[in-house]
Amino acid sequence: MAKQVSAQGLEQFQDNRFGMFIHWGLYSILARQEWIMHIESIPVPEYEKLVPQFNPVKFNAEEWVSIAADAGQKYMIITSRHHDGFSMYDTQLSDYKVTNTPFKRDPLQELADACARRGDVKLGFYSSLLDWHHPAYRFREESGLAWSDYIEFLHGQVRELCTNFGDLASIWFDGDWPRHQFNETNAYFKAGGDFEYDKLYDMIHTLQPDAVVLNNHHEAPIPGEDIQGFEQDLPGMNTAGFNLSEAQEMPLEVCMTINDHWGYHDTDNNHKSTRSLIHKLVRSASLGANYLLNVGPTPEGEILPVHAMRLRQMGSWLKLHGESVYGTRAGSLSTPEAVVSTQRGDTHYLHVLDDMSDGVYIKQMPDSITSATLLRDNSPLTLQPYEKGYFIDLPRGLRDPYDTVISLQ
Ligand code: FHN
Repeated sequence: MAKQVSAQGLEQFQDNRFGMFIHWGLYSILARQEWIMHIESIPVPEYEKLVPQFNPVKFNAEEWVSIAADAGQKYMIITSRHHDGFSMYDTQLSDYKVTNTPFKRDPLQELADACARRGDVKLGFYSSLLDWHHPAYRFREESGLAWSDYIEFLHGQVRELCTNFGDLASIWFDGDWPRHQFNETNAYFKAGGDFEYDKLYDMIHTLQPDAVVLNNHHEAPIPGEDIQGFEQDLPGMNTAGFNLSEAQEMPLEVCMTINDHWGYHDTDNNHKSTRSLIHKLVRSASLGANYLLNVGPTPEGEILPVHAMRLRQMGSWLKLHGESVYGTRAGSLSTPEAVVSTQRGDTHYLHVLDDMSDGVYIKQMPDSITSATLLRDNSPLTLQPYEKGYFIDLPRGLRDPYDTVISLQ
């Protein structure tokens, strides 16, 4: 039987509910998102010219981790190597890496140290399965290399990630989706064999027993994958065209951008409002999913101030309402469209996301529930039998501008 994350690791993952996703790499310099190498068909030697330009003098690991902690995010997943093939840490398996730039430092090591110092945010790594730079991935014919050379590199890098950075939250794979979406003959995407997931996942679960494995292949998870991921949509929805599979009965994670791109894009000002970000977080939680919210730092190494501000606003809301998010599981109450629920044991939380009516009508209430309070300050709310269910009065003055949370005990 395939190894899995420990029961404790899986519980912890679900309890965390909110994480920071970070897309940062050479592509950030061009400021036109992380796919720029492919979109503009930039040849490898041209793209490599970015290496001597990478010098993020404003990068401060403590600052990034403190933004995540202030936001109430319990883990951060950063790109160790995206599709462009550039390693953002001091890998021993390639010279195409961040420590060979003018920056010289290893930002992933600095983040691992900052996380360890604080202890309230855990680090995890994104790893691209496909690689537009590695000769054994994209240029096997020209280089005479074999697919097995690429597998050795990929597995070797994952071993490094699992050995050199302390206890990890997650290893997050990406890039095995193109088999469905792209022409099999396109060398940008074409894998030369399988990724030997059995061995890969087994190694992760052995070296990092509490870290969850996610593979963002947009299909139902296979053995060894501990959680199911959804991209840019809530489980069960597919407005972005990625989510081809149904939500499984297992822990879930939704990843979304804070604006319209993953990697830094200098003309993308479509920053989501704090309100809509909180709504995505609680809607995810109500469906049993964590919310992994992405930021794309600048080439200088800064999380955009507008993003830091919104994250911190989410954190301020969570300070008063975190009980209804952290450690909860999917809601089981049948609610009106503008209301979702989460639950911990016998306590249910109603998240009122819109102020359309005077209160909330719940069709069916478990018998165990006898009282309702406003979570923010414990003020009592009236819970009146109405038709076949219950009506909870919610005066305008008590509403929260983002999400009014009612605790039902
Ligand atoms: O192609 C990537 C994309 O650049 C980004 O990393 C997202 C994050 O979920 N995943 C891929 C597409 O599925």
